[in-house]
Amino acid sequence: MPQIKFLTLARHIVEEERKYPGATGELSSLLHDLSLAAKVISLEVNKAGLVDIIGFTGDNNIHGEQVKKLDIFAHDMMVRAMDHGGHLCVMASEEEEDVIHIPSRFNIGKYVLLFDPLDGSSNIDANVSIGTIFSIYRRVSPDNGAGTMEDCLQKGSQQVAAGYIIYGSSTIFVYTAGSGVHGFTLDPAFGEFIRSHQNITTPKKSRIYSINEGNYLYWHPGLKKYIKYLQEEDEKTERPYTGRYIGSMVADIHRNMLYGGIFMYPADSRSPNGKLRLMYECNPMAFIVEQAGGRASDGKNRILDIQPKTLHQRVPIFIGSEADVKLVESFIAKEEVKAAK
Ligand code: AFP
Repeated sequence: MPQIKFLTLARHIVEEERKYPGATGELSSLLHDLSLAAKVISLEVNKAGLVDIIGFTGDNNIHGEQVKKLDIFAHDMMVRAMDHGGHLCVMASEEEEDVIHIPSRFNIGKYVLLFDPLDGSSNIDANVSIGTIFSIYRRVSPDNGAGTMEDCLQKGSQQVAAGYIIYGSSTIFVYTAGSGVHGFTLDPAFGEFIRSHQNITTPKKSRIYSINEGNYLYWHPGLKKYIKYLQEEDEKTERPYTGRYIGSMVADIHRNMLYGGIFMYPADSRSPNGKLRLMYECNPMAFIVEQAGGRASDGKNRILDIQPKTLHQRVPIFIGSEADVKLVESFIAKEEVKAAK
């Protein structure tokens, strides 16, 4: 009988932890708790299409429980799965204006968690892939009490771990703790994440670009020229590129990371800081993509070097295959030099 060789996420986390003799196991516990939240959210996302059919649309479901919007459900699930572990001092979520305090008996943990519970949620009704994104830091406030805003507002380069869970044709948990990017697919039969993507690396150059071209009119002139350049024919540089835009960042970046590609959500004349959020969208994705050998910038500066000022600040982002991100940066720089003359 052929030997089936599979590695669960739980075992992988423990094996990674063993590489660091001083590790206390706290980060491993956090990742375990996150994978549990991911399983519950995945289950709920998979039921989304049934909402209208089996009558879960009212305020109460058949159990008499209140039905929540899926993104609020995902937020609540993350909080419930994470706030009693004793490994966190504070959390922050896209769904809450302020930081989320951990109950006082459990807030002495040395880690900080930021997350977007359900990114791309406007796509849910169309059965398009959506995702949960998370980012973990070490606390910087004194370790004898509640965590603070200062713990949350650290540069992305200080992240200890980051990951995303994509709810698509299957549910995949992708994470990095600073030594490569690892992907695990949820086996619905076992209810376990099984390693499916070992040490993901992204191609240095690609042939795919992802951007909302409906905003063309409002773009920086350098970006307009770059996109036109990608659409020209040139065999040597493998142009024209292919356009792929789902409108769900996790799904767009996941695809690009595997096949090679550049994802852009730029600033434009209507949104001077772009749309996406630095702390729980851009920083974690930038950490993951860099770990996979890619690059992430705001058009000029490395995303991970940006000093955050507020929890929900937005930032333009160009992320993906290294050569492609460098090229768009050079188009933008060239136009800025011209404009300054
Ligand atoms: P929603 O969570 O509101 O669906 O937004 C998704 C998102 O934050 C990100 O996942 C997409 O890449 C981006 O917005 C799409 O924005 P546009 O609709 O402006 O292209």
